[in-house]
Amino acid sequence: MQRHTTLGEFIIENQKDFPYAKGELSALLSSIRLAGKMVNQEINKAGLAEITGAVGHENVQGEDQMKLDVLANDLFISTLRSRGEICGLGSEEMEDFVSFNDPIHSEAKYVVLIDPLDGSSNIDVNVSVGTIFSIYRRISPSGSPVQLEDFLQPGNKQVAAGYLIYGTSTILVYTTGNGVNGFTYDPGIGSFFLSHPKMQAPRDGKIYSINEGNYIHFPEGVKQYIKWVQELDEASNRPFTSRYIGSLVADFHRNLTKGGIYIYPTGTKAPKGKLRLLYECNPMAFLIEQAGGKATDGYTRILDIQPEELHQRVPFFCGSMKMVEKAEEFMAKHRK
Ligand code: AHM
Ligand code: MG
Repeated sequence: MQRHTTLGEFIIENQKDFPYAKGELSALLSSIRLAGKMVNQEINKAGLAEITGAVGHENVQGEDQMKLDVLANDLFISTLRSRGEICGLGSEEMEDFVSFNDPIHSEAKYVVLIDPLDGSSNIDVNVSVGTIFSIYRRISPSGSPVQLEDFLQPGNKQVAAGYLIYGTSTILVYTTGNGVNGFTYDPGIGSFFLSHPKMQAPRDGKIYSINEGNYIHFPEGVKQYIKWVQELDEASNRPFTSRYIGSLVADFHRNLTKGGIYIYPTGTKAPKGKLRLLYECNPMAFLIEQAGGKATDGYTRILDIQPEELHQRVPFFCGSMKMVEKAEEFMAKHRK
């Protein structure tokens, strides 16, 4: 008989990867799973429950905040606050991080950075969105309020990272630095089951994901790379295929599964890039590296960038190893 491993079982089984862990990380991943289920339920009924559309004001990033952005943010915060595993949380939806200071958090070792609902411009048109999360061990002394420095750690210090994709199925993909595994949600049973064990990004691919509407504003290296991917060359499977959903999680998930590259470079509208280092690029970079792929800002490994602010933006090149290396070649050649 086929054995169905639930996410809960998997987390507990793999706790032994951390010899000194006392189970807090496992409990934290379980809390994220629970909040993800709640968000999933809200998204599924979004068209019925009058929770589509914008709130009517912008978030700290100057972007229209959607009702579901706010709802997802509240659900993650309240779920994680009600348990004792983390002492603070930073989110795309909030200017400052929040510190959890109730007695149950006094010994908490971890902080979470989160994009509660990524790709939210896609909600109203029923296209896949996601949640991205990143977990660090705090560096300030436990028992005191969490500090900004706890969040401004380079991505190579992540303890775990992952995403939920609310797509044709809802899938949770995560890593604790020991490979990448994906779990598909069975809504009838209310559990996630291991469906994508030991995920590996194909070393090469032929899908490129970039918002070509911004083409004339791209750096020369990216323009030349795009020209190269569009050339006819049967030996290297070119021209490549363009696929851009506009939800990082969905574009990433497809490229991870099929092989591909996602690029959000600098541009006139986004002089530093659009995506945020701490809760979009770092977790995705950790995942793609764990799956055998690569993530850089065009020149530098994303996980080695020292963050300077909570909502810092960076250019993002992420996906199959050979594809990212090729794009980097063009970036290096046309570097000013
Ligand atoms: P969001 O977190 O506000 O949804 O913004 C991030 C999203 C990514 O999911 C997506 O890849 C990108 O922004 C799309 O941006 P654009 O519409 O400029 O191509
Ligand atoms: Mg986002």
